[in-house]
Amino acid sequence: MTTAASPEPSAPVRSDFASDFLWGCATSSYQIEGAAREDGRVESIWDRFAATPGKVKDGSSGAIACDHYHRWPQDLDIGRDMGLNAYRFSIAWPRIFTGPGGQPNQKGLDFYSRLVDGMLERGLQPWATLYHWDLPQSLQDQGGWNNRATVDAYLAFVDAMTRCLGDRVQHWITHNEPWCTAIIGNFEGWHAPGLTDFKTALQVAHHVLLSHGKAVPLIRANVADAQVGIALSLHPVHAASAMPEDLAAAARHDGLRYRWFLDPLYGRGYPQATLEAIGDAAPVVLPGDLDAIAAPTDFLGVNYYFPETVQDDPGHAPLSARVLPPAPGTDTTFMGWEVAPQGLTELLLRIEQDYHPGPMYITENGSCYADQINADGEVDDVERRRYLMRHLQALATAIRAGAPVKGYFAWSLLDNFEWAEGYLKRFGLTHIDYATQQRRLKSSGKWYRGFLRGE
Ligand code: IFM
Repeated sequence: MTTAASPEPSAPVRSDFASDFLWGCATSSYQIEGAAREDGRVESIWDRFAATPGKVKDGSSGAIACDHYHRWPQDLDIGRDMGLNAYRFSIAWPRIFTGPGGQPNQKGLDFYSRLVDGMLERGLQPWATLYHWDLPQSLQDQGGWNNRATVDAYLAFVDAMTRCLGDRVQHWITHNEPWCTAIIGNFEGWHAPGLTDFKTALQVAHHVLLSHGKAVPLIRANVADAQVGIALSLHPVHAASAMPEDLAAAARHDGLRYRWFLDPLYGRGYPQATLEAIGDAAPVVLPGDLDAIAAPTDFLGVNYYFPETVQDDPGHAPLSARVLPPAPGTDTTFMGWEVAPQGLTELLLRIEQDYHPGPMYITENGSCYADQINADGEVDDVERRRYLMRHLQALATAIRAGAPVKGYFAWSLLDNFEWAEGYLKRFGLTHIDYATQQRRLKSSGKWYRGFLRGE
């Protein structure tokens, strides 16, 4: 990790960016809301997964989390006081569809309606994510995203939400990080639903992409002047060496990690080399699916955390390519992720060159450190502040070099339930004391506030 002796980066200033640039923070429903059994909410795959011994490191769940379901006015105040002009949140599907074939749950709709009104009252442009991993368990019991019928269930959910909020929410993100939904949840198995089958994972990825593509015209039909996109988790991919074997392994990994999602979204279908490499694991693709997936969007959401270095590793599933941990001595966060702001510049310029996706937004970027409350009652998270400053500089560099990025959402407004890591890992600009639910702005959050206010 960085030491306190690391040099302070020169501070970026807000005027390095366009005056209409969007500045936000992001969160997601399961990670912050809590109130898992309130107002008709039903079980999600994360409730089930977290209740399974050994799946979440500290044995915790999102049942209470940051209690945002009750404390949202205070949380939105934090965002407003920080000087944000946008806020990215997600909608818990299990609050809305609470039984098979049922009508949307009015109490769930009312909650998000109040939340959006609260954002607008505070000058925060609402950015709604429709799926950030909390699938109703009842749908998983019927196969989850591996079952094509889940696409229709998702569209019913999207229809309900966009009818309910479409008069006030213009910006819609269909899915957060389909790679994680598909590959981590259904092949690597350390996220819900915890499956470990590669073919299932690729079918899940296909259905998620299909549901995205089919949602785009539906959202446009329900929302005047809708702005619709998807948020992908992307990494620059580097070969571990210049050896042909490592170069080929990096290309295989990149084919799945980057091109498998971006190629079909931008009308190129699934990459041929990856289709050949995966053989029988290829998903069932019906006529018309690829056209649906390629529905034109208004923006691309890019979630960036770290680059990946890949080595040839014959037999290592699924593609004989292994992502290496950072070399000893590398600057890493408490997640063990490399701190590489230049990777953000590299990634954005590559996407622009490869796809010309139109406006891009950084829909997530942030860092985890082992925060401590000091004797003055402050969380002086020097490393997170430095991470944020350096990534904003890298973003400004990318924009100057031609990447059309129009906004930035820091992950995250609050410390929260970090999935399989439970509450052991903190990403917030605001510290949460989970025993008391006290909110405390960290040094990083104060720096962001000063940056946004031009102080
Ligand atoms: O907390 C997650 C978020 O839910 C999705 N993107 C990465 C974050 C940090 O791991």
